[in-house]
Amino acid sequence: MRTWLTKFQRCPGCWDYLIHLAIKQAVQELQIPKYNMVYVTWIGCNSKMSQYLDWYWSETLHGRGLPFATGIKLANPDLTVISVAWDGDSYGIWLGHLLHSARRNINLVHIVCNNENYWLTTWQASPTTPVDIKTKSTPDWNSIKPLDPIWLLQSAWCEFTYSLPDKDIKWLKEKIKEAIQYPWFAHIDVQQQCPSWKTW
Ligand SMILES: Cc1ncc(C[n+]2csc(CCOP(=O)(O)OP(=O)(O)O)c2C)c(N)n1
Ligand code: SF4
Ligand SMILES: [Mg+2]
Repeated sequence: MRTWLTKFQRCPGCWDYLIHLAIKQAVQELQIPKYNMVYVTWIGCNSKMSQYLDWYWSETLHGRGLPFATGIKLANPDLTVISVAWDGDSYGIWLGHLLHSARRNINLVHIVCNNENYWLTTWQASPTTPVDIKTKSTPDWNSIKPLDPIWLLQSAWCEFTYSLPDKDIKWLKEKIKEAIQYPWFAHIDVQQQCPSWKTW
């Protein structure tokens, strides 16, 4: 356990490994065999999390995780496919993939780690950055109203869409278990604390 936590690449003090732990425990508690699991990550600060488990996994391109996950599910519907993305790629640059995947309602679990900024490109405003916040791309203040992820998914007819804080790992784990058992497209937005960059 200690080795696993040490290996996990993240900023010092970040709680993101708990998101990964919640996913891992949810799968273990549902007793899904490893060979039935596929972990697809997009590109964000912790996209390497897919490499830390002995399931099938793929660290895909920025914003391209859902087409990849959809292909896996269509080719082998018996697999449990968990896609993990970030706010910049899922709600911003590649929003179209998210909305149309929700409309198609394929049986996938899609988790978005939402730190309300583009961190990997060093702290620009993202689609979920609140107004009045200073970032590198909004040096005075952000005047653009943020997207509401739940409203967004509901507008694409998604009936399983929740936003949860990363602090409560038990709640997150239970919601991920529900999402895995849900037979259609399931979306969970995780409100990341992001102690390095989220000053609001
Ligand atoms: C196709 C493509 N476009 C742009 C980039 C550059 N890029 C890398 S990460 C990133 C955004 C990161 O923000 P977010 O998705 O919120 O993840 P975070 O770093 O905040 O965890 C961008 C624009 C890229 N790698 N690939
Ligand atoms: S950028 Fe924020 S969410 Fe990402 S690893 Fe660092 S503290 Fe954690
Ligand atoms: Mg982000």
